[in-house]
Amino acid sequence: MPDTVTRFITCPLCEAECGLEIITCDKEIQSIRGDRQNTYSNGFICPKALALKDLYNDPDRLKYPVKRTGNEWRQISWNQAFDEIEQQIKKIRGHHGDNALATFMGNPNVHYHGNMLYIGMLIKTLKTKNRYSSSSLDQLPLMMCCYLMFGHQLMFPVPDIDRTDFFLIIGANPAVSGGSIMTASGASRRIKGIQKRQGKVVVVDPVLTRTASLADQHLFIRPGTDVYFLAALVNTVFEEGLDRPGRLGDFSDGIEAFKTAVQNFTPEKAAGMTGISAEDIRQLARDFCRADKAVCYGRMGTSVQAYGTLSTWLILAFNIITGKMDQPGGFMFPTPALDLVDFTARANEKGYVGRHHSRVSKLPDFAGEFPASVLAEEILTEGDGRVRALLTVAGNPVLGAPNGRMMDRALAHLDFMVAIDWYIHESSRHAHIILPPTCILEHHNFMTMINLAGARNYAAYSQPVFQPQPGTRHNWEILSELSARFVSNPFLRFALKLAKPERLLGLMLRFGPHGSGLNFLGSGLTLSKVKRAVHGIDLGPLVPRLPDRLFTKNKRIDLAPKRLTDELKTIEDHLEQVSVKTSADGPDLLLISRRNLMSNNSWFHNYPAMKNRTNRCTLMINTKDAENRSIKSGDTVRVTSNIDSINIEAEVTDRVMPGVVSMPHGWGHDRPGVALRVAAKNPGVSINDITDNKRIDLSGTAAFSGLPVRVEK
Ligand SMILES: Nc1nc2c(c(=O)[nH]1)N[C@H]1C(S)=C(S)[C@@H](COP(=O)(O)OP(=O)(O)OC[C@H]3O[C@@H](n4cnc5c(=O)[nH]c(N)nc54)[C@H](O)[C@@H]3O)O[C@H]1N2
Ligand SMILES: Nc1nc2c(c(=O)[nH]1)N[C@H]1C(S)=C(S)[C@@H](COP(=O)(O)OP(=O)(O)OC[C@H]3O[C@@H](n4cnc5c(=O)[nH]c(N)nc54)[C@H](O)[C@@H]3O)O[C@H]1N2
Ligand code: SF4
Ligand SMILES: [Mo]
Repeated sequence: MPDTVTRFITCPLCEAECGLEIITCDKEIQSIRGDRQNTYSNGFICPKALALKDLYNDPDRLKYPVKRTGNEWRQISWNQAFDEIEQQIKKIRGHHGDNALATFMGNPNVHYHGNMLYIGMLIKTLKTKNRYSSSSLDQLPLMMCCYLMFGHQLMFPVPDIDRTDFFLIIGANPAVSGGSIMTASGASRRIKGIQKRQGKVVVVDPVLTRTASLADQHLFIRPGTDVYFLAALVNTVFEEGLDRPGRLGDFSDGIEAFKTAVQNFTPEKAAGMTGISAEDIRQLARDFCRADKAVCYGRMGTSVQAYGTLSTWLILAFNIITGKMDQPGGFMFPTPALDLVDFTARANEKGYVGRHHSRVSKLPDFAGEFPASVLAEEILTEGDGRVRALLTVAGNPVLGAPNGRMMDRALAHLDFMVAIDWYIHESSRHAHIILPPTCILEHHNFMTMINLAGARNYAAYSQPVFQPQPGTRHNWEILSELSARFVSNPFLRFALKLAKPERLLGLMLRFGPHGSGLNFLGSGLTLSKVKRAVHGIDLGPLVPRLPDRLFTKNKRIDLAPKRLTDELKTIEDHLEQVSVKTSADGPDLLLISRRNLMSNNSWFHNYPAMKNRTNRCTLMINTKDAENRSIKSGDTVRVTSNIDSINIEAEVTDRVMPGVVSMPHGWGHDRPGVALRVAAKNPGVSINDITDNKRIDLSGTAAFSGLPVRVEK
């Protein structure tokens, strides 16, 4: 008799964290569907979840450690792998100091509680100052603003999407991305829900995206100019006396300084920069203020650009001065079951700026991490303190970081590299040893993102769908063993052996905001309760948390951190200089990135289920710009930046605004030595082969968006 089993898990592929129903028969996946009984996702899934089957069955996915000699890879035992890693790293550190080893933590780490709980420990034991992660390719501006304004880098406000009547979305595409720093599975359905309640959705984006097509109003904005647009929105609020911070006014400092900072940013001046008319800016400010429940939210588009931190700050401050922060239907702070904000605050890890500076470019760190944009130069620039060894965990910086060709050269230049990853890909092909963890379907998981950024408070736990294959190791086991190899204190080493993610998780839930703490008879949340609730546990809508939740010393919000008002001052005179550039104005177009429903950063092109007509690596270019260059859809065009050139297929469309071109990131799988057989057949090109590692914002985040490029047939 075949053994058919139905399991319910949370999809960990993106931040939406949808409930899945997976039916298996023996070792085969029969079906993957949305879990209709899941209170959070109500049966919603996207096509990416189907790729879990391809991931599980992928013959290219590594299961045991491999070692490279020249271009040859061979399987080795776990013991040999850990021994060699220990020896090599100790040798390099012995000769060149602890900082000769760098670490790069990639995006998927945030999706697994095992990684979240063990990475901090590993980093502490490795004692290197050379730490890097995908944060500085992504949400670091928000972390910096949350730290400067609320006193904690992880105190992310989340749009209360299910109760708002006015959703202003700037530079985010939740209908495709699933929503980011806003865990709200089925974002399109929730957006339509706003309209059903007679609410309004406005999208500000250089592209008529899937989200923009759903909106009541879409405004094209010239990439990289959000700071002027947002400052003009705030300027209007003050000019027209619409500022009503309400309750938040009682514990916010710097309102006057903030008002002064934006006083020259008039809508008329911003119109020239952004391409959005002064009247549209004013009307939008009025509509937003008039709405009872409104929220203004920005993501990648407002983050990874030259003024990412300023734009992010203005978004937060705009919500505060209009009384939309910490209110139902506005921008709210979760009360998470696993309260990483509180736990890290207790460990005094709330954030800091500039305790150390990078060796070559002298850039400040944030919370102990340097910008990923400087990793390559730290490896390639000779001298004392050069990075000679690298450990990557779930990351592919050759495709994800700016100036990928330089990163590629840098990784090839390392004395020693270890990758914890499933694949021999563009970055890990330079590793000397790769340690692959078990597959997603083989391990337990407690969804972590909802806990930081849930649009509702919610908890869920996933049991493995399949037993791990013999002799394989989970992410946390690899991280724990590596830590143990570098801990000198025998007591700590013993403690590491005892620590299990389930134990830590159980404690964190018990002592979290929904647990009963020391009252062992209490009815609060426990790990066993979460485990029993296979469809998840709803912990209610978001509730006001301020001022209690503030981590600033004086328990007040800083609306006008000096670092930010100073930078805003430096760009004031731009307003007089530039007027909106259209295709007719010059040879340069501005390059931005896009995501596709069938993609997941750099690692989904090896899954046959993700092949689709729409999931292609093309350069979207506006009809006018294409005509000016005699370019037709399907032509191969050359795109040249100040860094390098790539060739790519053109896709002529009026969905991008004139003067702008867009391409996806995460492609470019044709580098020699990459062992991704399906991806190799349709490799695409990497946008980051031409992005500029010197373009960073105030926080050190890569300014991917708005890169000037020349496009020729
Ligand atoms: N299918 C899919 N889902 C994903 C991912 C994926 O690769 N594929 N990746 C996941 C990850 S790691 C993340 S961080 C999230 C990101 O989640 P989102 O931020 O929602 O997704 P993006 O598609 O990057 O949206 C950014 C939008 O900003 C616009 N934009 C670009 N430059 C500018 C600008 O200067 N100003 C303004 N206003 N807009 C601009 C782009 O046109 C784009 O529509 O998605 C996650 N979900
Ligand atoms: N131009 C441009 N560049 C961008 C972006 C953009 O919009 N435009 N987006 C940026 C953003 S938002 C991000 S987050 C980064 C993403 O860039 P990275 O952080 O480098 O992450 P991914 O590309 O998602 O690669 C993740 C790797 O982790 C592996 N992996 C998956 N799950 C696991 C696991 O459980 N354990 C281990 N050990 N490995 C695992 C996968 O095989 C894959 O190789 O790219 C950034 N780069
Ligand atoms: S939206 Fe994200 S979490 Fe939901 S099914 Fe798709 S990939 Fe998984
Ligand atoms: Mo990301």
